[in-house]
Amino acid sequence: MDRDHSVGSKSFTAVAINTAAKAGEWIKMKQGTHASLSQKSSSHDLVTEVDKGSETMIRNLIKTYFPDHAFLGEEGVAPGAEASARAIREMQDEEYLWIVDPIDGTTNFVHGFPYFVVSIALARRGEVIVGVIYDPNRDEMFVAEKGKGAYLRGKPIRVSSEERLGDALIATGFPSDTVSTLPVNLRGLQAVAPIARNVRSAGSAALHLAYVAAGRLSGFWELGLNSWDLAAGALLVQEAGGRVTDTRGEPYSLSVRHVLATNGLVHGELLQTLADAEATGF
Ligand code: 2AM
Ligand code: CA
Repeated sequence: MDRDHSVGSKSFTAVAINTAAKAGEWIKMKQGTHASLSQKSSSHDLVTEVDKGSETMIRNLIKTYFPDHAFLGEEGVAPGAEASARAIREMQDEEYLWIVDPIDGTTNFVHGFPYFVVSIALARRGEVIVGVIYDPNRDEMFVAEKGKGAYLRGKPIRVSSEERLGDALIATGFPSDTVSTLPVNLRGLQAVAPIARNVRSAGSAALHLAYVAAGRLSGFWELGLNSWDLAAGALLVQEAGGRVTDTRGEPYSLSVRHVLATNGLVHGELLQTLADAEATGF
């Protein structure tokens, strides 16, 4: 057995969990008190000082334990798809890269809608090996380690067993780019909603992925996401027995932006439905 790797990966996960818990408690405490709110690319794309504070806290904690590791956080990257895509392209070959969303669901956070999470992933040379998503409102810590499964409250979690879209609860997210991406997503919604049992949109991609992993949703698709929205959740879904691809069916990688994650069983039907509706975003 690779002793270094097993010792190392255990402490990686412990650091990810402790860091997500601390940041999560802090952002929960700050809810409703944020003084400054600014728009990034549009009024649909918000950031608060709490996003920045959470990221600084996470970065400092991780750097304390692993000073040599690289760090990619949402708030360290200029707004817009171009800059986000470039950032992950430039960093994905790092030996160890932490990929962090300090608040996923910022719009919910701003409005007091209690669905926002901290998402922390560790990638080794481009492959996600640890993924942690913490929901401070429900005190739920979703944890996955490559090859070792996905867990919630110390118990293994598993994707759901629906085999048909007609029996499936599907989630999506409405893109902040209302000019080019939202209309494509709405075509997908128009196609999926009448076929699926129903559709949800809770406003946090990472939480949707954690819920696919836990079997609370059968599947989730969204267009125009960034590496930090997806990295931890993609590993959770895979380790819980599900499937993660882009909306064309290509395997998940850190550069995927249009994502489809399901229990595996409804994957093909959902891929086909999005393709037929010309709603893949490609
Ligand atoms: P955020 O809260 O970290 O910004 C909701 O549909 C999902 O889209 C959330 O996970 C949200 O992440 C993400 N999101 C919001 N604005 C975005 C943008 N401009 N580009 C990409 N993803 C965005
Ligand atoms: Ca964020």
